[in-house]
Amino acid sequence: MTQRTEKQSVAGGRRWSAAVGAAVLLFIGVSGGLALSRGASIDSSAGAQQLCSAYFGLPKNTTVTRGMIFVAGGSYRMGSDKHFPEERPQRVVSVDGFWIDRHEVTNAQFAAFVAATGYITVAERPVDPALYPSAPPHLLLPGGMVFHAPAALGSAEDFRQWWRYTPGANWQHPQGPGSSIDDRMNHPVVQVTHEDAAAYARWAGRDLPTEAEWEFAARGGLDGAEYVWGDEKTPSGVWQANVWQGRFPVSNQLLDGFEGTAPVGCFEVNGYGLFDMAGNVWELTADDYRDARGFQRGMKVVKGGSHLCADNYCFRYRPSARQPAALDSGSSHIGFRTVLRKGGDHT
Ligand SMILES: [Ca+2]
Ligand SMILES: [Ca+2]
Repeated sequence: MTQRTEKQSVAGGRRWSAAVGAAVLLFIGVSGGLALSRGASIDSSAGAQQLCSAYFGLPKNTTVTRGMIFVAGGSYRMGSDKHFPEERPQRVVSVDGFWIDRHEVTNAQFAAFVAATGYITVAERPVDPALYPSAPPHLLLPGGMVFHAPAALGSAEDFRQWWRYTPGANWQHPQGPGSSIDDRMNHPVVQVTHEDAAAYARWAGRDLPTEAEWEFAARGGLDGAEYVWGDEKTPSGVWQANVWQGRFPVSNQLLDGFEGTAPVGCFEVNGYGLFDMAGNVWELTADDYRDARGFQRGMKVVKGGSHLCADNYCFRYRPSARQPAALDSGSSHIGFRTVLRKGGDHT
């Protein structure tokens, strides 16, 4: 298997984009997913039943832990010495118990938050030109990063062939003007920044997970395993997550059934009953990004990989994988889920 280390953050962001004179970012999903019929919902006490296409996107009950599962704390091996440098070193880490969302925060959930609060996301706000003195005009318009699959590939290293800063892209229009979430209320919300995710979490009486909590939850008790489901990439030949099959970014074989984001809950849960801890969308954490270079200002850790992670590019749909995400712009393959560390009924 050939791996290639990416040179940019998952969310390059407006600041970084301006610095290089062009909009950047890595991979992102075009669109897609299965048609869904609305109406179904889940109770927070529900087991590990499949959600997916019949799920409306909103946990059923109104308790503070709605839609969450309690994960007892413990120690585990965090990181990996076998893959990218930023995952090293593997070390033993302990976390206390916490509640965590069974699935990525959906458009339906984020819409409820916006309806209740009038919140305006970073991608929808005017941009202060003084913060980006070298930015070309289009980067000074509200928007976000959108993936476009190129018809042909020039330089394989030039990610600007498939990432565009798109004015008008935001959580309600994830691929830009003309796109909609009307038929995606059970898909994960995207085009949100850490600030947006943290605001949602506060409204819900919750927090964003730390990277250590997120990775512990993702491993589902399989300490040291390569994937959240074990050590075999495709058990019995079946893809276990919404990622990218084929040669990114020009050939998406869709062997998992989804081109872009999928409704939450279309794949098997992990050992803790959590959906999509690998793939679908990257998930924001509370942690500032650091790697061997040290603290990277303006970046937060994202985990889990996305529908754009292919084996030839990214290969980060593994629990130890991590990437930086910019604070000043979202993208169409980054979302989040929340945790609750106290105040819930842990029985
Ligand atoms: Ca896919
Ligand atoms: Ca995910």
